[in-house]
Amino acid sequence: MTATPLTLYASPMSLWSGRARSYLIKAHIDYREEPHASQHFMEVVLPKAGGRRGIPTLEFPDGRVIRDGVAIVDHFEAERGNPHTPATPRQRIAALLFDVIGAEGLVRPCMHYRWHFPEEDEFLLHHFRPITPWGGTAEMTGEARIRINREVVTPLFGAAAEHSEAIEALYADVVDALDAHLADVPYLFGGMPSIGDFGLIAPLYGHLGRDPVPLRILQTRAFNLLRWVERMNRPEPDIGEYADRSETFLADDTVPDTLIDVLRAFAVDFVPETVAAAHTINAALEETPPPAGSECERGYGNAEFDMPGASISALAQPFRFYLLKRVQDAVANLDGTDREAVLAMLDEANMTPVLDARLIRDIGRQDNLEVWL
Ligand SMILES: N[C@@H](CCC(=O)N[C@@H](CS)C(=O)NCC(=O)O)C(=O)O
Repeated sequence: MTATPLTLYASPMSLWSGRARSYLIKAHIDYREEPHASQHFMEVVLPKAGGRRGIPTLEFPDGRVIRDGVAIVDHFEAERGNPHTPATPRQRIAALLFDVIGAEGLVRPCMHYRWHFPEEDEFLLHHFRPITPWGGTAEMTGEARIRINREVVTPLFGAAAEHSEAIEALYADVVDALDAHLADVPYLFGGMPSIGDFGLIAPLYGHLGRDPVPLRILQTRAFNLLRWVERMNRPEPDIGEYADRSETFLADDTVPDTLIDVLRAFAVDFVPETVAAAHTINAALEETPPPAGSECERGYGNAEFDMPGASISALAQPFRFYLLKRVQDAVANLDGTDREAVLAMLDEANMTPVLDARLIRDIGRQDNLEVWL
């Protein structure tokens, strides 16, 4: 008799669902995916998910629920002995950093390519209709949420239409750097996916790897990157085209120069945004200190910063710092030559300033919600 599988509440087009789905696939964990819209989801799962209707959310056959893609990966990594978390210092820190970048660093191209191309409307409606919740109000229909995402959320996340050219140019640099790196290795750190790969597949699958307009970019200029997107969604290693087919991280804590180039391309807006968001959130925390244990909201004011060709104002989101603290703590735990090697790597990648971009309050998790400690 086969055991009842897990249920992954998700949507193919959802940004953050991509991380959890890819992890379950690569870990060979049996699951079934369905929209977060049924009566069962709304009445049974949602209350256990802290009342926050987000995807991905996972339900176990015994009724336990984990909301949030990071928490889902954390759960299985811990249970399985952290097979996808590199143990050596440079690879470990870089993987943790890619996890943050994946969660937060490509949101602008994701929003731009999804919401600024009317030829995608029918495609989007097709995907939004099934996630209209059971018993939902008029604002929750596919049509209404498309309007809200386009008119409110996209500019709120810093992807206002006037920044389109700048966003496309920077995204092209990131795509080219990733494509060059993946010409030599099938995953970020060699022959198996890391937590950094799982972070990065989030934006690169749901939005940038299957919405019609950005998919075309991968199909026409980034074949290695397109293959990585496919590979991350297949249970087998899917690395047949590479000469070295060992299913391990690269030996000797190697972080190839091509991966440093990728980090440098990301740093262009990730660094100024992170520094600006820390200031904005800290100012809000000082002005109105949230009680310990209270829910951490999605955003606290706007981060203002410059990137090539655009002055951006984007919602300052604490979740970035929940993940970044893992990088900062891991660096703080190093000493001697390990520490020197990691600091040199981050410096070469233009990422040093993010080590000091900290919030004055820590974030924890309680009852499936991020809370202020
Ligand atoms: N930090 C969460 C973010 C999840 C999230 O915001 N998901 C979006 C879709 S990609 C969502 O659920 N939005 C509300 C909704 O669709 O009802 C994670 O990484 O899982």
